[in-house]
Amino acid sequence: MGRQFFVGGNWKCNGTTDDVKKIVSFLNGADVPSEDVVEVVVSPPFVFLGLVKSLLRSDFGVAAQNCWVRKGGAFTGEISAEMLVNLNIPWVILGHSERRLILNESDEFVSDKVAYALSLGLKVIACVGETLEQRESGSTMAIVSAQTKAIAEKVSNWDNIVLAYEPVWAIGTGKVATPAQAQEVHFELRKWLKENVGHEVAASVRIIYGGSVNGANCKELAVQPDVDGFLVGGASLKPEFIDIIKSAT
Ligand code: G2H
Repeated sequence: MGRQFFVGGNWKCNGTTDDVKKIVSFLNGADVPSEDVVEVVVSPPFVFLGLVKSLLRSDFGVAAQNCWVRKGGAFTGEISAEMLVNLNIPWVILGHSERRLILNESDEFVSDKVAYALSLGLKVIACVGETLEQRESGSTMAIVSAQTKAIAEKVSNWDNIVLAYEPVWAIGTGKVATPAQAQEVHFELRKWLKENVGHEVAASVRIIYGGSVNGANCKELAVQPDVDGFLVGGASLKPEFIDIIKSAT
């Protein structure tokens, strides 16, 4: 069976209550392909999770943008995986480059988070990706495979993981990877999974692309054989997110 297309909307640190209601309103009114064709998950900031969950159509899922690495407790400002489970938030984004780079989250810390979130039954969008400097020095695959290896060392079941390849140089810059660039890394990542985790995991794990995806460039990316969907930032706040969802067909 083919891999179900996946489109995630990462709202990042944006929006007011009114903005959130407007976004949910265009999402709820949209005519999109059925759930067996595309899985849609939106990720508002923590403070809006409850509101979005209460208003959003039931065929779209909700994700948190992060969670704490272990059981909650005396960790001021953090949100635990247990809390997400308690609120029936099924998904969490982990290892986004904005957290790896700005907040110094290491490969090991990210992989601990992934393993802990999975152990509680959460589904994880795990992000990997290289910086411009790393790409230009020819170390793209070394970087993304090291990030993936750190996860593979702590995780045995990949059923609840979606791997998001997000080249840092393409994030929020308007400079999207070409379809060939995205396909090349997705292909190599799948090959890495095949050789290091197993054939079944490699064949079934969805590898999605993120970095300046919009309504105009999504179609040519979506038809690449190893691109199984998108993680969308800026464009997920706008009605063109619907066009990106429709690129699944
Ligand atoms: C990459 C992406 C969403 P944008 O961070 O995860 O953001 O589409 O704005 O580049």
